[in-house]
Amino acid sequence: MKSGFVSIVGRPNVGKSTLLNSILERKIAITSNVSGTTRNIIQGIYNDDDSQIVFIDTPGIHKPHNKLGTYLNEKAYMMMEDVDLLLFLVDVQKGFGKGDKFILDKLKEENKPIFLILNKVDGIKRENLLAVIKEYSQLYDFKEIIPLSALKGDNVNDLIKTIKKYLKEDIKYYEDDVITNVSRNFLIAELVREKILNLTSKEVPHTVNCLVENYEDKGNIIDISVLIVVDRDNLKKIIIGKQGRMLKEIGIQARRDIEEFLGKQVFLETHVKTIEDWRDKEKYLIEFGLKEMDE
Ligand SMILES: Nc1nc2c(ncn2[C@@H]2O[C@H](COP(=O)(O)OP(=O)(O)O)[C@@H](O)[C@H]2O)c(=O)[nH]1
Ligand SMILES: [Mg+2]
Repeated sequence: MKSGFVSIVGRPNVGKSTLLNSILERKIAITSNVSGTTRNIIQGIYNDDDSQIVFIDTPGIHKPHNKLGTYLNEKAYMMMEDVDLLLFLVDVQKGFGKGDKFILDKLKEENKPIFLILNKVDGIKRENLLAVIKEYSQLYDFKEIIPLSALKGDNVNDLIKTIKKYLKEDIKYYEDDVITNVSRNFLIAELVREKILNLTSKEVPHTVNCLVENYEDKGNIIDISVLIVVDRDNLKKIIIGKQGRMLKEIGIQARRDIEEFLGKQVFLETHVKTIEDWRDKEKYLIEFGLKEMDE
């Protein structure tokens, strides 16, 4: 049994969470084209006949503009330490930038094998790929350079095969039926947050938090109630939308994903509150893991 821990690191938006979902062939991490979508360390456990690979999806590393940014960077750095292998993801459609260089310099300090993953190759011409690989190979002595499309799933199998070559014979860390550290309610709340990010786009910053307030399995249907907490009144207006249309759409799309995840019919109720209306601000901060940041 080959096993080990592999961290997926890179700038925001390069496709880290998409890659994790693609490897596991199911959605455990939400994705969006807004940076800073992933706020938690999400583990996804890949199992096959002769291996177990624990993948760790990290928040994108970026120049922090606020406390949340600094906090997310710290979380990502932590996840570079106790792993066997680092996957450094870049977006070939964007090219290598300052942000990538900053991360690469950090990665080098770790003294671990680094794979360079050239993601989003679906958007570049095949004949240009060799030139791109050549250009990137000059940056560092990467153990492997693997072009793939996380979104389309192209070459993801090859990545797994190659990773296995670098893992040692080791124990199985998790039971076969454990696929993630993400809890059911957390993922449900995240799916609602994903729809908010995707439907309202840049208008809504990342101060939106979602929380499952009620989950009741009634046999043929599951009743779920999700609370959306925002920090300003005008955000509340944007999320609710004209005549409640936005919130309705958020609910429809989120329910679709939640039903797929639970494999059962769902009745989803959503409501929006500002932090001020929240019964207990302290509890809110703890609930969303923001307490440490606030100090
Ligand atoms: N064209 C293309 N888009 C991708 C690919 N992988 C991810 N994306 C898109 O890039 C955006 C950011 O993806 P996400 O996984 O949230 O990035 P993260 O911030 O690195 O976790 C989303 O809109 C994805 O759909 C890919 O292989 N090809
Ligand atoms: Mg992500």
